[in-house]
Amino acid sequence: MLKLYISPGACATASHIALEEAGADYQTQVIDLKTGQQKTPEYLAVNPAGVTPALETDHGVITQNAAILALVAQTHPDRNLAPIDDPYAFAAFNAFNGFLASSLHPAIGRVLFSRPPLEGEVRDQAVELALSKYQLVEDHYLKGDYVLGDTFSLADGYLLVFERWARQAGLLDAARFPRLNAHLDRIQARPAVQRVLASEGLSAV
Ligand SMILES: N[C@@H](CCC(=O)N[C@@H](CS)C(=O)NCC(=O)O)C(=O)O
Repeated sequence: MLKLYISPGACATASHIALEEAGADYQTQVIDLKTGQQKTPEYLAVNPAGVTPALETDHGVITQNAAILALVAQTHPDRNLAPIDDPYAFAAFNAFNGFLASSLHPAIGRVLFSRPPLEGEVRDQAVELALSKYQLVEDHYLKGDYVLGDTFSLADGYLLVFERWARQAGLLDAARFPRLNAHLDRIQARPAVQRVLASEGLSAV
């Protein structure tokens, strides 16, 4: 059986949503980031990078949300979770997920999780940089009701994580980001997403 290491509300929720949307046979194990469980020898033996998510499979451990989403979509082709049969559309799916992993996540993560917390002008600059990444999604990358246009894909569950963080921090301004706000509401309403949130002890934001 697949085993996904998660930290409730963290980016691993994207991979959790993927497995739930796929109807996969899986279990989860919570890694408590606040107490540093991700740096224990037990977890470092699973993922030497000491971060979640990590997915244990019969073929070894897969890390990185973007890779896990692509794997889940490809191993559950009947669920239509990504355009796996169209190399160019699948590249667009992977490009968006790569943008989240390499650009948006680090930018908003710096604002929210820097220790000690950022203050003053440094924080203002970090917030503006992060919001410029959300603006790219609002203006260019969100192609319709869903990231890829008319059809849900696992990229939507990944984007939801960062929309939730921004809304919880009061940064997802309704006037500046109307499409992201509508997208978050749309994805949070999905039954599989509601099951994941409930199982992580979270509510819709
Ligand atoms: N790009 C990676 C990011 C993984 C990551 O940074 N995870 C965070 C939670 S959102 C984490 O485990 N942080 C713990 C730490 O840095 O100690 C992915 O998508 O899997």
